[in-house]
Amino acid sequence: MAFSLPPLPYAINALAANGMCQETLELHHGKHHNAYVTALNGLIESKGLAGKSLETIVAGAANDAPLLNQAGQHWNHILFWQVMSPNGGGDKLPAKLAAKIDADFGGLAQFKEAFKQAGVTQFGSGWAWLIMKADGKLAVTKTPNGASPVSTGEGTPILGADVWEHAYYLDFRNVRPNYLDNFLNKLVAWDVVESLMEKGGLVSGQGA
Ligand code: MN3
Repeated sequence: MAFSLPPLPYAINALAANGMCQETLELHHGKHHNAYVTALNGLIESKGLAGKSLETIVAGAANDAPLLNQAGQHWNHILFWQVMSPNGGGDKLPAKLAAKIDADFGGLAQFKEAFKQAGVTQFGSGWAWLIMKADGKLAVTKTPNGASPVSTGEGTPILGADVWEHAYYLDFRNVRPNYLDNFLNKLVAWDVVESLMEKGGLVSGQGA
């Protein structure tokens, strides 16, 4: 089954009041993400990927940069759209997620600072992540370009912030720290993050 661009889980202008304008979503979802899907579909036959799930492909792509670029970015963006909401942000987290963040980071403020720092210090393009490690602990990490904790095997992502310039240049120009503050304070769908934690991560439904 060919890979496809999933629709956004909200209207194209739904995040505008939260710091992500319609034009950003038109370009980011409709052009950038769509281009990864198209390129990935172009690789399916030559790479022998027919019938494999997107997760399987990403997990096996660490040493195949051209494949990781397209498959990784397809998976990363599917997660990214889902972990934002017009009702997102705020400091009132669902109880189980709040307790876990308190236990593993010492509090929400400490988690936010660690996540922001991961995004700010990712040199060039990439992603900041909140992951669940094999021992069950939450941790923050970052990856370059199309890589993710799925491709590195570091853990299960339950929150990801795109720090490619195309994610924030229209809304925040060159000021990545402000984009990350806004993401954490106005966009993150904490209920979705908790649900991903509870069910052990995203299943994209793509590919297989
Ligand atoms: Mn992007």
